[in-house]
Amino acid sequence: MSDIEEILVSFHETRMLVDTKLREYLANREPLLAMLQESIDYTLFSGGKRIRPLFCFIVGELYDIPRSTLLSLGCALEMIHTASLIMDDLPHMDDAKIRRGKPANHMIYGQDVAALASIGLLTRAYEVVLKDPQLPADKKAPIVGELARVVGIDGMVGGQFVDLKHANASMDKSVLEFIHTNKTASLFVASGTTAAIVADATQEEIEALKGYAMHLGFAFQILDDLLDVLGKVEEVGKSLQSDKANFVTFYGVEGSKALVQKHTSDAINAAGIFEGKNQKLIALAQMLLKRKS
Ligand code: GRG
Repeated sequence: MSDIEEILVSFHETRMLVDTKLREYLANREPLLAMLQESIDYTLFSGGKRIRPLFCFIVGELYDIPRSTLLSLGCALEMIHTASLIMDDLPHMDDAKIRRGKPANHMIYGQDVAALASIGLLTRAYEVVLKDPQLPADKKAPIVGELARVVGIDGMVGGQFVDLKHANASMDKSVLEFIHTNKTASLFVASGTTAAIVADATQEEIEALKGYAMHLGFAFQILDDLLDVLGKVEEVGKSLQSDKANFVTFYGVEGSKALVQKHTSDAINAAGIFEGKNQKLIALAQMLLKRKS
């Protein structure tokens, strides 16, 4: 099997494993909460690629850590990601009406329920990691601390704030980089570094994983911006944002395509420290280059 074929199998297996466990983690037996549950399930199971858990598992494999040990963490990453998508789409945030080819969560369930679904997912993410008997007890606080950091003011919340408040008038390249380092790349980084915490990775390895994930996150975001400009709503599956300054505004279409290539090569170079066992890291970076949604 080629490296790309192998990663596609890993992708499929990750989706099945994570989806089954997410259903277990989010199962609700209280009839009064039925609509909240529906709202959570609506976005959690609407075709997300599960890239963050996949990256987390691939890092685990570098250290022979089985997926079962990292499963609560993989699910937590996906819960955080889904929570952020629901919140990001709300009218007072990015005001997006379509997500993954379907009406955004609040378009179906209302803003009040969508906001609660988002917070419910976010808090359940920390809960499942803290309660997981498969994770070593001494690793739980550092993992949850890192997850909380990347979600919070020094991460996604900060990135989102700057995106909302500085995206137009005072936007320049450094502001754009700040936004995407924090809004998008930080959760990629945490997907690798939290798995590395479980694996007792060396500081040098953690730095290499951070570099890999940061470049991957940037390649991913620039591609997102290119899709906003060049993609079709039906293909991309979300509201396209052609009105906001983004990488394409600053670097043009060809410049942005070149930047995606550069960040992908830089990610692959950063993975060089794991030579001999980094095929999946390389294949993941190459595969993300080809995505259409
Ligand atoms: C964590 C609740 C919470 C809030 C933090 C709202 C917010 C503050 C941050 C927004 C972060 C955000 C939505 C960033 C965009 C990241 C991005 C490129 C998403 C698309 O990721 P894919 O392609 O999505 O992996 P799928 O659909 O495959 O899951």
